[in-house]
Amino acid sequence: MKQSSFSKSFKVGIVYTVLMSLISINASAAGKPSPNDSLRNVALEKPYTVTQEMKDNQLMSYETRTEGDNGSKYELTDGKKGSSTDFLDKNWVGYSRQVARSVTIDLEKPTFVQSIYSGFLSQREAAIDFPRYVHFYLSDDGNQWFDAGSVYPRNSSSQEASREEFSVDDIKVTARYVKVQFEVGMFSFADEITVLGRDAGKKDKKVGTLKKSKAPKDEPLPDNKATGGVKDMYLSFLYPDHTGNGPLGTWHKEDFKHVITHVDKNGKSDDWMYNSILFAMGGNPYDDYKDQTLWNEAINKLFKPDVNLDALEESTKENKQILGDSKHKTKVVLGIPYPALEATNWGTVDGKTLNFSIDQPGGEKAALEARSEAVEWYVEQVEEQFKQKHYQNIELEGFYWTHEEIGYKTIYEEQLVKNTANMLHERDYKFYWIPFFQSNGTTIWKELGFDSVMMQPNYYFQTFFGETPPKVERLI
Ligand SMILES: [Ca+2]
Repeated sequence: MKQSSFSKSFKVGIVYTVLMSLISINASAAGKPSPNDSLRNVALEKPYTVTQEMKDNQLMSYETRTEGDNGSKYELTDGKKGSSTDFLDKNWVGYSRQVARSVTIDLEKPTFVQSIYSGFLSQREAAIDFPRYVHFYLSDDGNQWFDAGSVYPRNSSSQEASREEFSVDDIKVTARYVKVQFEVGMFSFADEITVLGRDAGKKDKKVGTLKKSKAPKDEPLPDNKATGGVKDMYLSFLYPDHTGNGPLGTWHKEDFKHVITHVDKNGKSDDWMYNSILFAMGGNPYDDYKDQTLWNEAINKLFKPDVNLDALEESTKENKQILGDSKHKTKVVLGIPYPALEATNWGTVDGKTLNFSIDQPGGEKAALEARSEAVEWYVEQVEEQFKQKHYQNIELEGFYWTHEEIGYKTIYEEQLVKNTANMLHERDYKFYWIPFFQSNGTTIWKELGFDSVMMQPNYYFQTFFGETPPKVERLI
């Protein structure tokens, strides 16, 4: 009897289970999912870490001013969004330079992920713009990452402040960790990362079904062809005479002897040294080059008899004889004065007065055109004068972009650099740039049209390396 009773209750149990399953299936089929099946923000109030692509301790101080200032421990997952017109809203978290940030959220267990949203601010008057890229990654262990998609926001499209969300949808795999990696130019401001998902189900695809993410590769060093043969470039700063630093910024034949050749202890040149000279426009890039008269002053100084270019020609000629190398030529790169936006009446080209200001009837586009025309005018002037000099021992290899960062005052600053690159390449010149460490635009130097870019060594003087910088073995 006991056995029969057990058997009976067992059978009833099975029937009950099957019945409940059927009810459950029917409920789902009728569109009444259980609460755990509905999509919700599974990242809400979840912890996360933030890492820098190229950490700089000095720049980190900007971030401590905004991180956690709205009272939330985890501001990017607290469900609160920032104002679309005001970066001072405490729901924004500001990130300064250091190439990019990776925000890694721990969902605390494998979770079905449908889509990921990330909110950003553009407020260019405060040097804040949308990131140039947002990459989304997923992982089960926080080590092996899989690619969930990328968004490339249109950077620099408007001066108007706005908030936008960049997202990927239809991911549909389970993962425990979510990583959002975004570019930081001068400043990127983020407010919230939302992960739409639900509890993991047995039939859900695992994160491993996505493509593995690939580590970015460093660009190889440019070869001789890419640099136009410029191998060792020396910066000779020309200071305009009106600044009072004119004599300091004037180069004589004897000066170049110690630059283009190695000089032994008896004062005799015994080998070549720098093979290229960059004549950079020294002084204040705005005030000292604010109009065409001052650009003409710079051109006249370059071609002034017996000094600067003339002196380099003569020094190269002399040392070719001394070193018995008749084929050598010193390469020349010339700095382009910066066309600052403050010039409302810069000067005249082809009878047209050029206005660089964005506050003119034609707005930013008219400013871009005027600035591009002035740059082309300058290149034409120096090209023509260089030809007229009939130099035999130096050759004009290319031009140098003076501003060390892509600024935010106009949305067409990048376009100005691209226009300049195109104009120079049509004339068979190379285009060089020496931005400062962490400057905006450095990571897209190729897209901007530069042929060869050198990084300023200011990272050495910062806290980039931590408390004790490595010993300098060699300066040049
Ligand atoms: Ca938030």
